[in-house]
Amino acid sequence: MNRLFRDYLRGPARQADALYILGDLFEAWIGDDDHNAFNEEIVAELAAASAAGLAISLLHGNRDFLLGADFAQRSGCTLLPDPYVLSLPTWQFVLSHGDALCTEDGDYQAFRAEVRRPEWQAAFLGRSLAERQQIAGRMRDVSIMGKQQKSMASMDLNPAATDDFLREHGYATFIHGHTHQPARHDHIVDGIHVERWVLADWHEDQGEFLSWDGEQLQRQLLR
Ligand code: LP5
Ligand code: MN
Repeated sequence: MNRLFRDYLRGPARQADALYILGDLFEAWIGDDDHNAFNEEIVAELAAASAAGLAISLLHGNRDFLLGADFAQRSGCTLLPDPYVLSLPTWQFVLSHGDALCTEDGDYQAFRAEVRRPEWQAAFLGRSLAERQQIAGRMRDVSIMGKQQKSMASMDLNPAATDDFLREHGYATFIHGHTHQPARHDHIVDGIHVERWVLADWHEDQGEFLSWDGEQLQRQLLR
């Protein structure tokens, strides 16, 4: 597993009361019955951090939307709905993976609607692990090739859909990932200033998380 993430779970994360992972923790999750060594190590590290008192919650991403109850039970993580409103004593946040607001990426939204159907998921999970691995691998290739044809703007959050989303969630500070474009955006919605924080991807030599100390959000870099 990613060394930085393992060290983070064993160290800095345990200073926190709670950890929220906003999806795409895994490159491709094909079902809770895929007990390969890589997955097992991550489940064990999550379980150890949970057992040490860290409350870990997880939202689904587009790569790991099949994370289910068995994974949650074994890792000690809580699966949350997307979006999730996080009300803390001094501030309100709304958390999401972010993909649902990429409404201009029509092909992706059609794909998403299909694979989020319980019937599709039951049929997929009914296939052998080998078949699922093959399908997921093909879909990763389709995705990587397809993205070369799509503009950056079409793969980003749609501005009008985002404003509606911020309005619907009471102008809470919005945190999401998915777009691979870490930033802090300032939105003015109905005359109200709303912050939108976009999380960074994790790499072999660099990871990043946001921390909240009751007063401010801060990017924390791990190397
Ligand atoms: O993840 P990222 O950043 O590369 O791209 C996403 C969108 N892509 C996806 C697909 C995932 O990367 C791959 C799924 C991982 C495995 C999940 C479990 C197994 C499920 C198997 C499903 C068949 O989400 C990409 C967005 C991009 O974000 C935006 O930033 O554009 O969207 C797509 O690539 C979707 C295509 O546009 C739609 C293609 C539909 C054609 C389907 C052919 C299926 C062939 C495979 C056999 C069933
Ligand atoms: Mn994603």
